Parts: sequence; structure tokens; C-alpha cells
Amino acid sequence: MLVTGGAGFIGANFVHYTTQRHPEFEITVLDALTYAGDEASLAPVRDLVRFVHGDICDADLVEREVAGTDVVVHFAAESHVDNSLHDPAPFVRTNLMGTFTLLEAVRRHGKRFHHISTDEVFGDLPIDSTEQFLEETPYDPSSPYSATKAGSDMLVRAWARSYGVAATISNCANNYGPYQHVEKFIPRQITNVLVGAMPKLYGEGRNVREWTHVDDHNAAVHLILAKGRIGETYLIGSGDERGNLEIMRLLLELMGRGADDFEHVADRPGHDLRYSNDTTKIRGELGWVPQYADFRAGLAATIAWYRENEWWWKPRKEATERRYRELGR
Ligand code: NAD
Ligand code: TDX
Repeated sequence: MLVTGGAGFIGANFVHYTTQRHPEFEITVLDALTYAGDEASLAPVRDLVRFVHGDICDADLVEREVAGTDVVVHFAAESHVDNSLHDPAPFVRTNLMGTFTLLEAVRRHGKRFHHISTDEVFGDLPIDSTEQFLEETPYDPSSPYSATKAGSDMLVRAWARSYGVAATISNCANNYGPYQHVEKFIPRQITNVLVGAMPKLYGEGRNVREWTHVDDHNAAVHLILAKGRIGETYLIGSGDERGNLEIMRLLLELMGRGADDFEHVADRPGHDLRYSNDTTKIRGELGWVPQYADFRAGLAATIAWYRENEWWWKPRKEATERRYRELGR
């Protein structure tokens, strides 16, 4: 199995999950170690996987690695919306050209391909509605990040239909768990509290996200690899929707702080209001059931992980906050 982006948040957790539960897979991680990638995230499984430091846009390297594998699980991406608003170029390069480069190699070598994508490709939903995204919902991305993820999904669909590439796609809701970069909402606030800085809420914090534990996401990916129908798309999400203000308050409570111990900062331009995935298909067809049903317990465990693993996140904290200050957030 070739895992692109395996030194990032979800990819590293996928590698951990796979070595524990599916030891039959021989894993190669292909990762460029951008600011978001960290080989330290693979430290506990370092002897069990082969690591290749390289770029998914490097066609010769990708050709060699794809030739030597059975299945490609494609996590590598530029993943942060705020960064994409500031500088979209690496998003177009990695998310579009990188996915194209991989697709061309799997096409030539007839390999199985699973593409990891996001609910953000569908745009957003009104905050106070019960509407949900379906696999058939038309794409309507808002940010350079989601536009390039939407484009990469379209490439996968076209390569499956026109060239018969054995591909599947999953679009997951927001993930949380260990090894998530401190630029993202939950780790940013946990580590702000831990370093004695004020947690930062964009705007009024009314925006809603569907928080899904990273292991539940990765369990779904394994089900799709084992039993998913080729050419199909599957939505993934816990069903647990919460507003950002509610998450902030829960986090502060779990960390022993006051309910108002945070500050409001400038809102994200074009900020998507709400995401919500209808997961009837993956539950019905593949029997996927999220195991982390208790978000409060999952968040408490994630807080504990950041408390205990300062060595992992501390080296990036300062540079991340410096970048946010430049963005006024
Ligand atoms: P991340 O930013 O933590 O990790 C991305 C990884 O990709 C890093 O290790 C980075 O070094 C690597 N990478 C970036 N550009 C590369 C390139 N050109 N060549 C090789 N490697 C490269 O991201 P994440 O949060 O783990 O997201 C993984 C995937 O899941 C992405 O495709 C993202 O769109 C998708 N996704 C994320 C979430 C979420 O909540 N984080 C939700 C749904 C879908
Ligand atoms: O400091 C913050 N304060 C804040 O209020 C940050 C960093 C974020 N927010 C808000 C913005 C969002 O409404 O919290 C929410 C979550 O923000 P992010 O963690 O940046 O995630 P989001 O923009 O929802 O995108 C995430 O989920 C979908 C991932 O980063 C994407 O890769 C994935 O596709």
C-alpha cells in the first residue's frame, strides 16, 4: 500500500491504525514533509513502514512508487483553508497537479486508487437548517482549498469513467484527534491554553462543523478499500454537529478555564456556515458505524494527548501563531 501524505494528521493516524489492525499490509509512505508533515508522527511505527521523502508532483518518483504497490491511498494535500486564502498557489499545485500525477501513474499500472476528500467540496448549508449533503449534491466550493479539492475529485471521477481506473472517493467531515497540526481549530485552542495565550474564535462562532474522530474516518477508509464499489463516492461523518462557540466553551470547561476565557478575532473571508453529511450510503452498504459516539470524551482524550505530547507540537506553535498574526487572526 502506498500512502501519500502519511506524515500528516489523518495519514499518520491511518498508518498507525493500519499497522495495528491490518498487519497484512506492507506500507510505503510518500510525503514531501511540507510545513504540515512531520516524520515524528510516524515515530511509533517507524520500523514497520518504508518512508519515501518526495513530492506527489514528481512524475518519475510517483511512477516508480506506484509501479511497486497494489493500492494507493491518497491523503497528501494542502489542507488549511486560511492558508489557501493567503496563498492559493501550492493548493493548485499539490491538490490538482499532484492528484493528476498519481492518476496518470495508476492508470498506466492498473492500480487501485482511493482518494481522500472533504465535505467542503459541496459548499455550505444554512446554519439553522437540517439539510444535508448527499453523494449526488452538486459541487459548489467556496475557498481555494475546497475548489482545488473539488477539482481533484473531478479528475478522479473522469479517470475512473474514461480510463477505467479502479478508484473510489470519500468525502469526510471535520476530523479531530492526535497529531493534528496546531493551525487547525481544536489543536490551536488547546495549545493556546497550554502556552498561556488566549484562544481565538473567528467572528461570533456560529459556524457549525460535524466533528468526526480520525480513527472513525480511517476505519471507513479501510471498509471502502475492502468492500467499496469501484467508481463510487462515500460520504463520512459522525452526525455530531456543533457550533464553534459551543466547542470553544466545552474545551475551556474541560481544561478548567472560564466560559469566556477566549477572544473574538477577525472572521475568515467567505467562511462556510455549516457542513453536514448524510452517511446513509456508507452505513447501509458497508456497515460503517462510528465508534467515538461521545464527543466530550473524544475531546477530553485529545486534550490529554496534547498535554502529554508537547515535544510533538511545541516546535511549530510559535511559527503558526506568527503566521496567524500576519493574517490578523
Ligand atoms: P495535513 O495538512 O495534516 O497533512 C498533509 C500531508 O501531505 C503532510 O504530511 C504534507 O507534508 C503532505 N504533502 C503536502 N503536499 C505534498 C506534496 N506535494 N507531495 C507529497 N506530500 C505532500 O492534512 P490532513 O488534515 O491530514 O488531511 C489529509 C487529507 O484529508 C487531505 O486530502 C484533506 O483534504 C482531507 N480531509 C481532511 C479533513 C480534516 O478535518 N483535516 C477532513 C476531510 C478531508
Ligand atoms: O483559530 C481558529 N478559530 C476559529 O474559530 C481556527 C483555526 C478556526 N476557527 C473556525 C473556522 C471553522 O469554522 O473553526 C472551524 C474549523 O476550522 P478549521 O480547523 O480550520 O477547519 P475547516 O476550515 O472547517 O476545515 C477542516 O475540515 C475540512 C480541515 O482543515 C479541512 O482540511 C477539511 O477538508
